[in-house]
Amino acid sequence: MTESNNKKLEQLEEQKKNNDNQAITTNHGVKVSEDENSLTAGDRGPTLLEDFHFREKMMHFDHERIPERVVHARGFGAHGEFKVYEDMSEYTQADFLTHPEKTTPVFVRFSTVQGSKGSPDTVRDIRGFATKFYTDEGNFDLVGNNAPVFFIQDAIKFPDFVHALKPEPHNEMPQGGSAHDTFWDFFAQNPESTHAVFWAMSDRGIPKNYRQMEGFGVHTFRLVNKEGQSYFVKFHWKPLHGLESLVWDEAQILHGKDVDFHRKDLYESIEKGDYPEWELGFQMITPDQEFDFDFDILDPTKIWPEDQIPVKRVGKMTLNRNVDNVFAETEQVAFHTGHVVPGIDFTNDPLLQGRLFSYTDTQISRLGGPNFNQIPINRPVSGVHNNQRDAMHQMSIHQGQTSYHKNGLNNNEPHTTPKEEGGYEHYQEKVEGHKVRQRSESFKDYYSQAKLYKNSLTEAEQQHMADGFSFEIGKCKSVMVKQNAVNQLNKVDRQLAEYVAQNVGVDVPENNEEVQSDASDSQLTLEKFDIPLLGHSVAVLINGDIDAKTLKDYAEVFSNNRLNFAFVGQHAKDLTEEVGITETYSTASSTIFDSVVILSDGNELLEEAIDFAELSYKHKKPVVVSEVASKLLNHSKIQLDAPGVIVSDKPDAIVDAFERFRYWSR
Ligand code: HDE
Repeated sequence: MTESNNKKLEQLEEQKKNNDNQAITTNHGVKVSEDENSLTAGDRGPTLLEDFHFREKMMHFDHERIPERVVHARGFGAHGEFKVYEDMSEYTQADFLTHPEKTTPVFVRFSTVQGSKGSPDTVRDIRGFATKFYTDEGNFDLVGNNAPVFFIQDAIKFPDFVHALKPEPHNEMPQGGSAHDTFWDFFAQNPESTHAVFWAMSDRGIPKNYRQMEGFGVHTFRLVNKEGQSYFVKFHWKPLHGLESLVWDEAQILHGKDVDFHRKDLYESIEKGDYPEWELGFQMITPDQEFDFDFDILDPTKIWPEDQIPVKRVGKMTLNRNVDNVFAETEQVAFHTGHVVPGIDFTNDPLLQGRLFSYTDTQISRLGGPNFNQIPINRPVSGVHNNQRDAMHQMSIHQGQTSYHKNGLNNNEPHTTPKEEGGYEHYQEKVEGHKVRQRSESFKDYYSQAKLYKNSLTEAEQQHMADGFSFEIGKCKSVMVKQNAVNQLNKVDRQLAEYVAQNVGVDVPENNEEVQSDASDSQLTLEKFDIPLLGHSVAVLINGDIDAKTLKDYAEVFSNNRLNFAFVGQHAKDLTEEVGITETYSTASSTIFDSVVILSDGNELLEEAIDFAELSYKHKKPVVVSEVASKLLNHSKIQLDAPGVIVSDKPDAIVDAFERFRYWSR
């Protein structure tokens, strides 16, 4: 990892436990003489209750699992650091955003939403992107997603939405996906979900990995500077390794070939030193611009088009260290939208307001009480002092007689801190109104931005989205649900509704009800992002005897370009001796790699190699074929003159082949 004064890692270091050269003890410190056999009355007799070591070991094991997160159960995280590019004190007083010389430790957890802890990584779903900044003024959590909008507008609907999305209660199916009746019934009956569903059905719903995802804070937050001036802000994470997605067929194959595909990618990139990076971006408007738009800025189902309100890139985050223990760190980390620091504040977005309750509440059952802030991964680096006491799993030994404010016995310590000296003070927004249970009229356009999103995509991306809808709605059993879902699509886009109606076997709605929207925000397409070669992968398919020198030449080119690679042969043994290869046609899968190179000694190509390469070709990936191998591909589906297929014996042909990462026109 990079050199930095990382206070959080130093803090975690103190908690680490290493068992090397240690005697096994009980949890109460008594050395254990025997750990293979329990204490019995005679060789073959009953086990004795007095075997305290056995009882303790078993009791602890019996309680090893904790409740998984009610949503976002499946996830993976890493440590890193954040640095702001320049002093942002014009907009915010937050210490970590105003000191470019400071490095702020961070912990990020990525996740899927629907599936349980053991579900596959590559399901179609929105991804969570939660960041904890351990700032010198306390923890700031940016608990975002990889889509900029959410499925509902008011937090009171969250349990309903999640019940519809999660596996159906009568049979607990499906695991990890939204292709089922209750989800599409929710979509049809709750039109506020339309825009977010369009994002989920697009390529954004099947990201290629965590490194190449965007992140969004979704809600409108506030920045507040020292003078008390406030700006509305939307937070963004822009990936510096580009934005890429899987192909749906590939994602489905990966469910079986490698359920851990995304976590493995993140873990291995960090181990290798290819550290994932993102820039933090702000879209900002002043309070007097609040009503300047044709959407309500408090509505979390709306984006702020980047062509109207550009994203200012303010700093960089680098993930550079894997965790030591997934349970202790990734599983026990507790994010909360309410963890803010001076200079960052909330708005009246009704979804955000509800989240402010939910995130600490849920930890009470998940982490077993209100002291979860004392778990090492959750501890701020800035210290904790207050009069909160006791409760389950209290780790601190508080000294002294008093635990109340105000007190005279202890000089009224601990003391409060005025705003000028860093005490958090809420922004003094003027609020008035009647107590009502009703949705603001300004939240009621559900379709324009869904249309905007569709229009902004390239033709290939629009086709993927149409096929995504067809697959998911097609999986529903209820004809009523399918018809209602297509009727909703008809309100956004007539052509899409017609296409999906035909695919899923329901009627095309009689009238064209599509919303008119000529706006376009071309930032939304995946192709807008620069994508470096770094971190992409190549499978070199070996057919017959290829000399070690040739393979070493390929390896050198790949390493120089920071590409990951594997030589894939029939038997690992044949290759490992020469160039250190471990993959065989039975262990590797085309879906795990971004490209293939086909090498041959002139004898017939292996059937497994042809299958492997054809799947890569089908998934529109770059293909390089050696001159000899090209003569042997006559009967395969690979067309040598197709875009992205290069016939060459030069190892660096792969760099040209990666001119595009997918050849959609193939
Ligand atoms: Fe969450 N969400 N959420 N959510 N959410 C949780 O907190 C909730 C929402 C998000 O890696 C839970 O610790 C409500 C939007 C992420 O640990 C829970 C509402 C966005 C994660 C919860 C929302 C998110 C969560 C479950 C509507 C994107 C995983 C376990 C008002 C901006 C964080 C937990 C991690 C997790 C509640 C909506 C993102 C139950 C009530 C919008 C990334 O507290």
